[in-house]
Amino acid sequence: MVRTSALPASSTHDNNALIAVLGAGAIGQLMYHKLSVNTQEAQVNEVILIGRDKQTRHQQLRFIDHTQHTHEALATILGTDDNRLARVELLFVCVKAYQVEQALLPLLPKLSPQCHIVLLHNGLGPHLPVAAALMRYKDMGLTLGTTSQAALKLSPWQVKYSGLGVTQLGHYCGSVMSAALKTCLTRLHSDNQPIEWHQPVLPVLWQKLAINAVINPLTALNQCANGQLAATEYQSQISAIIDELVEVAKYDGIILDKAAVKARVYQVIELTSANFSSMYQDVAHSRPTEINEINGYICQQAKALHLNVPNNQYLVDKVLQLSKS
Ligand code: KPL
Repeated sequence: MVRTSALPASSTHDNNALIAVLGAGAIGQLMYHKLSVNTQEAQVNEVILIGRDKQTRHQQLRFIDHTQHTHEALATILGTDDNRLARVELLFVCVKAYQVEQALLPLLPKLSPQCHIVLLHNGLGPHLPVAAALMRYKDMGLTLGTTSQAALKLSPWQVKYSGLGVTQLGHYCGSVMSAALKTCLTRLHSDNQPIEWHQPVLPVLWQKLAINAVINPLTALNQCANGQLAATEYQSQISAIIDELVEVAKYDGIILDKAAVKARVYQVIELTSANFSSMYQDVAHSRPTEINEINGYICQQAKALHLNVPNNQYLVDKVLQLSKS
């Protein structure tokens, strides 16, 4: 058993920036554990979770890393009324896409005026209301990102690493992330998993949107693992989804190489062949899905551009029917 280097829950290192993670799902807990790891490059900052309750509490977390080592940490789950929110300088938002606005916007006035926000969720769309809200906080900034690192929630507070991957980040608006905060992020690649910085970041997020727009609804509707989408029966539907997405992205100012997008989608299908996508799991557990922020975002942008995207619209309608039933 290995203990992570997270400072004790009661620690008050006022000189050090607080790093916070909003959302304690599999990716949120993974980020918490990785940011808590001590590295030579990064100084120790206190890492906390932000909860939904007003009161602060402590929670024992367990993390099984890619070498099967178990790490334990006593995490502070900061309440929404705790004035230590004012010390949060870097906030990772790891809630589901449809929860971002509701979970994040009420916190903005409580955070450090220089806080830098990182959105890390599937799909696109929530960055727009967040960017609009940040206009009122001139020293805050917004970075958008996506990660292909994967984690599995074994129980509410126990997470197991289930896939090495890359974390891609890029500045979107407001103040740029300081060099000191960027150094904190070096911990995210403590296991030699790269962090890539992209400018502009939106092409990378559209590329990831293509992966989710194909894999998530098709696995949810056909009740299959990701790998089954490599079968020839899905080829024409997959091509049509990507064709529509590339067209909408183009009118939206993002030029994507259709062949490269398709190759990457099939590569992820293969790399994650045994996985059941997040949308498959959301449907299986009768939870809301991120369909509105995935294929729904393509449809929403298409509508504004007077383009037709029948294949993506079909998937939105079908998944919404499925999650209602
Ligand atoms: O991001 C994913 C998800 O399930 O949401 C993929 C890449 C499709 C892996 O399952």
